[in-house]
Amino acid sequence: MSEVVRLERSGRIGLVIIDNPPVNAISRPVRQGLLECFRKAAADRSIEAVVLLCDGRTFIAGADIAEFDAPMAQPTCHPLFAEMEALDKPTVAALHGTALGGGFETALACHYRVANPGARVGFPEINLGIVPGAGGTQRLPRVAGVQNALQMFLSGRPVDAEQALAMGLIDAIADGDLRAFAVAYANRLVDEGRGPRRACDVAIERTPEIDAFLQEQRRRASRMRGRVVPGMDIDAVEAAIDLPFGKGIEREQEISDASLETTESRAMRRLFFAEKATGRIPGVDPASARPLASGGIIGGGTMGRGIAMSFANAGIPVTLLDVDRAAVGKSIDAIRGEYQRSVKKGRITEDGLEACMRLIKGSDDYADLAEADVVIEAVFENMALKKKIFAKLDKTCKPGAILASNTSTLDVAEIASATKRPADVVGLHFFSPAHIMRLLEIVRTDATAGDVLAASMQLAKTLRKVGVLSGNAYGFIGNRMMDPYGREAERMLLEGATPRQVDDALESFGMAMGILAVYDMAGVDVGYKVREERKDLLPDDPSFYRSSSMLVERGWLGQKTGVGFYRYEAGSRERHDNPEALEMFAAEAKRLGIKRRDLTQDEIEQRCLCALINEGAKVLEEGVALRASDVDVVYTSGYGFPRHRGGPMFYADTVGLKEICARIDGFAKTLDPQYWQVSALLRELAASGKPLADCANE
Ligand code: 3H9
Repeated sequence: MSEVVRLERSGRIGLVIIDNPPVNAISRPVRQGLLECFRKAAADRSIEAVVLLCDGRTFIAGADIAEFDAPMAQPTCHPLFAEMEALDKPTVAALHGTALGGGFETALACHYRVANPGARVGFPEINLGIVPGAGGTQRLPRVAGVQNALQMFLSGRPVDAEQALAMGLIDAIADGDLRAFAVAYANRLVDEGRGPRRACDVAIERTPEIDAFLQEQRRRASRMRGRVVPGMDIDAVEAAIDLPFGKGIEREQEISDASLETTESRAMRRLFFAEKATGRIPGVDPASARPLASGGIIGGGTMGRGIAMSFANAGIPVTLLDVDRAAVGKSIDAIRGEYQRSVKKGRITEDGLEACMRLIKGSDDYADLAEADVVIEAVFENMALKKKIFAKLDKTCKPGAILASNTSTLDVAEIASATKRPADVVGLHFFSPAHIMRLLEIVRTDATAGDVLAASMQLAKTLRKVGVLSGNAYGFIGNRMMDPYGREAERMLLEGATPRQVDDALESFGMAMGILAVYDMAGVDVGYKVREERKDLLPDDPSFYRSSSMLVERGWLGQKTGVGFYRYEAGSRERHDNPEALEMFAAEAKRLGIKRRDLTQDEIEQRCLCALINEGAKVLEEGVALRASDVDVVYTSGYGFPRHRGGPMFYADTVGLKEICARIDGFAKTLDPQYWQVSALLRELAASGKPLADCANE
């Protein structure tokens, strides 16, 4: 008898119930249990219909992702689902929580589906670089139509119960208790003599509309450079149209198995677990986390407002403090405006807007922060100002409150030294716009208490972000690595590349945005000011970030001034070339004696990427990051590094560490050698043949 699947009775209805916490993943014991219970239900003549449901917080959330590295153990999904579907009594899947991937594929093997109002169904496999492999690509187009099905596979976005009903994915939404509703539904099927309704029996007709749709999807997939799985999804759906069901299932198996072998899939599956692993800090017990039920933010600028919205979006009351009433009023108005834009875009409702606004209180009085569980300072990067604020917080905040700084460059230990409670001080580095970006760097000093780190990790989760621990070193993980990457990009402008060539090369690689376009968007002066503030750390090199400096000197700060590395029309973010900037860079190159030449896309990509990888290895070597996978999470969740390439550390392994070392050694010969010293860790791993992606300081 299976321990994770059981058969119960409710009159003439058989209830097959899965209990496989935490998310009822359809692992081998579940498949085995399903097979046994469905066989028992088939053999029991007193059972006239079957309801399939799950205990716990969700219906099956998918196949067990941890099982994908080996061939699926018996019983595999295809024959199991074929047997379930063939049952000669009607079967009803009762869905709650998230029926995803293999979970919804299980439901599709049932003849009918009902769901709780809060249930969500979908196919997130694309985010793991997998083509659904449990019959989904063959059954879903038959149930929901080719267009709906392919859109679900390619977007990976789940739909809610209402949408699922409208698309024909489910037959009814339960009112009241799901189990009772599903049993009543099954009884009705029996009473009305409605027997099995099998997806496999539906034939799909190829129409000109379907052909045009598929063509358009193929065109789009071909534009996703470096990705292969979207095209494979389309292949699988075409099989559903062109082949009889059984043959289609065979084809799906081939395609899904092949998808698992792709680098894209290995990269994305590793990131899934990497994001879960960031929360594990040696010596820190997650259960020790100090409770955080209320927050305070100091500074109502872009950052502070975004952080306040993150809190409100997560249902946490927050006080936003600024220097005076006028400044506070301006910030609160700006937040309302931002929410109103979300309402217009249909992302939230008016009620949702008001609910969030009720959670955000403005104040110009530190006394209003006295009871907050966590206070985050988000003023501009000035050590003296930050220390003044922390001294005030030390006097005002209740004992045990977490005092956090959103600094991106300053020494958190020095900030903490302004208080008598450095154990309560931590860096919480949000990324702009803070209510959207997923990354939260959690910066520990030597003094930061374990329960503060545990609470910070928990806060990241509550705010639906991914928290990554960083040591208290300049630039932490992300910006530290960004420094040499940007340096190379800017240097190449002096050597003869245009901003467009640089950004195109990086975007072709898969970066969400080229670095120069990023500078224009964030403000070219942002990095410039940081460099001015930390002049003591800069190399002796007149070409170092010279292009940015020249733009700032001319007041060309990027999108906000309409001109930077590119030119922008008023109200538009479209990049136009800036010929004057190109002339300026050429003249400066002449002045500095830098030889101008044509740079290839390959060279641009390799110089930026090698600089990033080498610095990432140094970050690991110095213990600033706990694990290589943390570095990859930082880059994929905060810096637009393509997930299908797995992050810079994983990507380095796919190129080969010997090759990366050879490229860096090559650059040391032809470029400024002070920048191109291979990290000792990288050199050592290249020699030993061990992967960089597995490195950890645990
Ligand atoms: C698939 O189905 C392919 C098929 O076509 C078949 C091919 C043959 N496997 O996120 P949480 C763990 S692909 C293994 O913190 P939440 C997770 O690691 C799959 N483990 O909870 C964590 O463990 P720990 C398609 C899984 O409430 C714990 O469960 N499905 C899986 O915030 C709790 O997770 C997906 O991609 C899994 N499938 O969110 C769904 N799922 O506590 C992926 C979760 O040790 N999962 N775990 O760190 C999710 O999106 C969310 O976990 C979910 C719950 C929404 C379900």
